[in-house]
Amino acid sequence: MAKQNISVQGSSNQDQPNQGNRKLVVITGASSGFGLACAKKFADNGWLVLAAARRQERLEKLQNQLGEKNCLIQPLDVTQTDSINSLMGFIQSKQLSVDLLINNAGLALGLSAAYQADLSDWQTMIDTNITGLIRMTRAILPLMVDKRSGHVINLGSVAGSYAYPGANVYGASKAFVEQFSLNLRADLAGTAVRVTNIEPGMAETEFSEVRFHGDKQKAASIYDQVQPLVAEDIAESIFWCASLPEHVNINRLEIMPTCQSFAPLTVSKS
Ligand code: NDP
Ligand code: 8X3
Repeated sequence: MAKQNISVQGSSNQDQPNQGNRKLVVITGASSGFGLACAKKFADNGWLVLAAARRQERLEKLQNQLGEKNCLIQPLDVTQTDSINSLMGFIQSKQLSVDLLINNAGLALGLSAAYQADLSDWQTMIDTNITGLIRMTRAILPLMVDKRSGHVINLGSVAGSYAYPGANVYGASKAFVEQFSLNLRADLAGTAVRVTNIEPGMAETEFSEVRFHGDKQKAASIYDQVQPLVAEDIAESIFWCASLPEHVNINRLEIMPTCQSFAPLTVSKS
C-alpha cells in the first residue's frame, strides 16, 4: 500500500504528519511505561507514532507533548474486538502504511500462588497478554505481508523463560508470546517481515502498581534498594532492534537489570 499524506483531525494547520515518507509505528499500551517511552523515542527520531491505549487523557497529554504532526492517538482496548476493528478502521481510512507494530499492551495481576490466585485476574491476563496480542497481530500482519515489509515487536518477559513463585499465569502468558513470536518468524519466512520478542526483567513502571491492584506502597517496595531497569532502557533496545538494516532480525532480546538474576532451583525439605 502506498503511503499517502493525511490530515489530522483537530490540527490547526494543513501540515500533514507523514509527509516525506516517514515511518509509522503503532504502539499498543502507549499511555504508560515502555509504550510511552517508545512513543517519545520514536517520535524524537522522526517516526510518526500512532499511540493507542484505554486512557484517552494520557494519550492526549502525549499528543500535546509530541505534537499532532508527530503523534496520532486512538483509544484501544486490546481485549475488545470492536476496539481493534476501530483502530484498523482508522488506519485504513487514513491509508496509513504501518512499518512497525509494538505489541506492548499487557499486565500482570496478582502474585499469589496458583492455588490461591483470583481466576478473574488470570482471565484478564490471558485476554490481554495473549488474545489481545494475537488479535492485533492478525489484524496488522496482512498489511505488512502485502507490502513485503514491516516489523512486529512483542513484549515478552523474562517471566516467560524463568519460573518464579506467583508468576503462574503471567509467566505462562509471556511464554506464549515468546513461542508465538518464533512461530511467526517461521510463517513469515520469505516475506521480509521481521519479528522480535523483547524479554525484559524487572523495570520500574506502573507494572507493579497494576499487579498489586493499585497498592502504591506495595509496588514501591518491589523497587526499594535496587536499581531496576527504567522504561527508557527498554525503549532504547526496541528502537535499536527496529533501526537495524532490514536484513537483520533480532529474534529474542533478554534484558535484566544487573541486580536481578535467576531464581535458584528450590528443594523443599519436610
Ligand atoms: P505499565 O503498566 O506502565 O503499562 C502498561 C500499558 O498497557 C499501559 O499503557 C496500559 O494502558 C496498557 N494496557 C493494559 N491493558 C490494556 C488493554 N486491555 N488494552 C490496551 N492497552 C492496555 O507497564 P509496563 O510498561 O511495564 O508494561 C508494558 C509491557 O511490558 C507489558 O506487556 C508487560 O507485561 C511487559 N513487561 C513489563 C516488565 C516490567 O517489569 N515493567 C518486564 C517485562 C515485561 P491503559 O491502562 O491506558 O489501557
Ligand atoms: C515482568 C518482569 O521480573 O517482574 O515481566 O517478572 S518480572
